[in-house]
Amino acid sequence: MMRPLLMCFILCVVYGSSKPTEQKTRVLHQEPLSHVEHDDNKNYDYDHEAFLGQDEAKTFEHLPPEESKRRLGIIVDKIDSNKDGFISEEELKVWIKSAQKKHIYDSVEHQWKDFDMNGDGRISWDEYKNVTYGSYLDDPQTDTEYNYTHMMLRDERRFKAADTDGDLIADKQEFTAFLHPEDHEHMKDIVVQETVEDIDKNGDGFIDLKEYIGDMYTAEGDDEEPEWVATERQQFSEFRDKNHDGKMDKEETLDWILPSDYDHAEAEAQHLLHESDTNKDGKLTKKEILDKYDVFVGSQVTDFGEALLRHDEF
Ligand SMILES: *[C@@H]1O[C@H](CO)[C@@H](O)[C@H](O)[C@H]1NC(C)=O
Ligand SMILES: *[C@@H]1O[C@H](CO)[C@@H](O)[C@H](O)[C@H]1NC(C)=O
Ligand SMILES: [Ca+2]
Ligand SMILES: [Ca+2]
Repeated sequence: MMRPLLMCFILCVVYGSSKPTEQKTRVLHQEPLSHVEHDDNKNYDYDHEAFLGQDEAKTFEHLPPEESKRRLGIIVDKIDSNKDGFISEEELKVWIKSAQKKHIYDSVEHQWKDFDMNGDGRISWDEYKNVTYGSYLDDPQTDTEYNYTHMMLRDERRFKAADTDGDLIADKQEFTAFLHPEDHEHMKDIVVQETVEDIDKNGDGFIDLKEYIGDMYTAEGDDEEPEWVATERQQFSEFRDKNHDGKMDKEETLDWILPSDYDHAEAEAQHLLHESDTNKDGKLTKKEILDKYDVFVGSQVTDFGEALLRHDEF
């Protein structure tokens, strides 16, 4: 039986190899704060999803204004982590980041029971291996398109990197780092290592221009090279290979796949602050936020669902 991570890996590989002229990306983009367009002239849907998370934003859409404000007030108290009565940009950013991360935790939660075979609340490497590669281990086939031994060793290495206390058993936090390594500082090395190994065909530990292009594009017959390939060559020389020695080392690879230059949560925190900081002192009071509740959570919709008024958390 194929498990989600493996499935994804296979799908990605299949997808990548079946469409040679389509550009594939290695850049691990931050999860967007929202998938809706950010245009405050039309509505504040983007801000609502960034501030509340997608599910919660939907719930708020069906609330009458007074109830919206009441719940927003409760949220404001939670955001004010140092309890000084003001919401700073930093507190707002932390809150937005947590909304952003919530769906990751939900997805880990969702997969958890598939792997925790003995239900002890932890996932051992043996459990993971059994669930993911069990059918292969029972009946090793050598003529498949995929080298499962190789994939298993790679998973094991990543599992060990995520397993910070080294007992070969993952708790929720460790398993989250295993499934979503790009969001964890201590997993960055392994993400870079896996990427370099994928692309570094001559095995010298670096990614040269030929390997870089070869990972994205395979020429087919006499087809003319698409324009983006030329652009990528230029990108490599100008931006990826920063020290201009003709190849990307680990540090240059990290800058490429996990760019750190733009922080969506920070930008959104600044935006929300700008929209609602009436007295322009650089921080928000609860009143300032509630006065602009439509920016944060509010809605123009008028058919409010009765059932949604009874919500556990509130
Ligand atoms: C793997 O899982 C199967 C099915 O749950 C179980 O029968 C078997 O004992 C497990 N093997 C190992 C090595 O854990
Ligand atoms: C599969 O991967 C393993 C471990 O990386 C390697 O030793 C083995 O030679 C590979 N097998 C094939 C058929 O490529
Ligand atoms: Ca190389
Ligand atoms: Ca203020």
